[in-house]
Amino acid sequence: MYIEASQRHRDHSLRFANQETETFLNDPYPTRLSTAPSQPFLPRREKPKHGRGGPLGQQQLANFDRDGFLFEPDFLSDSDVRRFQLELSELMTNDAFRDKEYAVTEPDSEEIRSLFAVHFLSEVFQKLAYDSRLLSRVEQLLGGDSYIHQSRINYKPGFAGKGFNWHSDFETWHAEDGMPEMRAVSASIILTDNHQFNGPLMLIPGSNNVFIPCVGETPNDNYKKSLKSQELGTPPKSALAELIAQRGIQAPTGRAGGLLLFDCNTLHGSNANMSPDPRSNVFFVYNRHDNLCGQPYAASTPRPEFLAHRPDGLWSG
Ligand code: 6CS
Ligand code: FE
Repeated sequence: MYIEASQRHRDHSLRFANQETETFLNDPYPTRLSTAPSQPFLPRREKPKHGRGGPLGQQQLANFDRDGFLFEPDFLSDSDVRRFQLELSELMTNDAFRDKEYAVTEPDSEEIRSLFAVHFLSEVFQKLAYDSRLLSRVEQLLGGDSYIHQSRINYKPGFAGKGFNWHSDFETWHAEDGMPEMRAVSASIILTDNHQFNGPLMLIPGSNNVFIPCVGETPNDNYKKSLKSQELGTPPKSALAELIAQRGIQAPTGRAGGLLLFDCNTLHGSNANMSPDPRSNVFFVYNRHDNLCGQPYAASTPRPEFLAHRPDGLWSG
């Protein structure tokens, strides 16, 4: 089946009617499809383009490209960690944020699950977000200037924190925020000790190099549900099983203060926290400046700004 590009432009609904064609004509990463795609995996088109200088060595860059993540234990000193932990609990108990849309609660309780836009809500975290140790690493990986697309704290309280289903962040940012290319990197700093019982982040090494189209069209205001429990934009189990058979699952654990850098397309998820200890991390997403978000690729309207900031460094809150 083949349709002319001009015809496709006239009729937006053909996006869904002709998904196979779409792959080649317009969107290299079609997702939120109405029916199962014929190819479960699409190749990643962007090749890594690292900056010349920077703190990361050749081996670290090569590992990042192969696995889709890099873990640096003890990135922060113990005294820094204590400072950030204090700020974290101040933010979590600040009643001014309680009923705001950017303070997301757990699906079945009033416990805070995620607090977004933390680099605007907190000077302490703003400083951390623009810390040269982070920026130099991220911009070396991205090979260009960046801005913060999203920031959040994931709190995961003891006994109450629920998990996150397997997903690629890029899948959501492409479909719902209009991010064109895989030119974003997330920096997650763990602020509590991470162990096997408090729901540490799990990643599928190598998944960064394939895009998995997901089935299910995006309803209006999908974020209200997806931030509590993501069901749409999660890959088919068969595709996950195939990737896990190849390279397994990894879960970097360790003392508070570790830094995890991961590519926007690396599949990740986590279990519920079954232990008494919280598992909290602060998370900044850096998008390359020339990869500006436009109209969503597979949603009717863009999401609110607290989920997808613009590069001007302003937020109306
Ligand atoms: O919506 C977002 O931007 C982020 N949150 C979820 C639950 N999945 C995609 C992405 O990590
Ligand atoms: Fe994620």
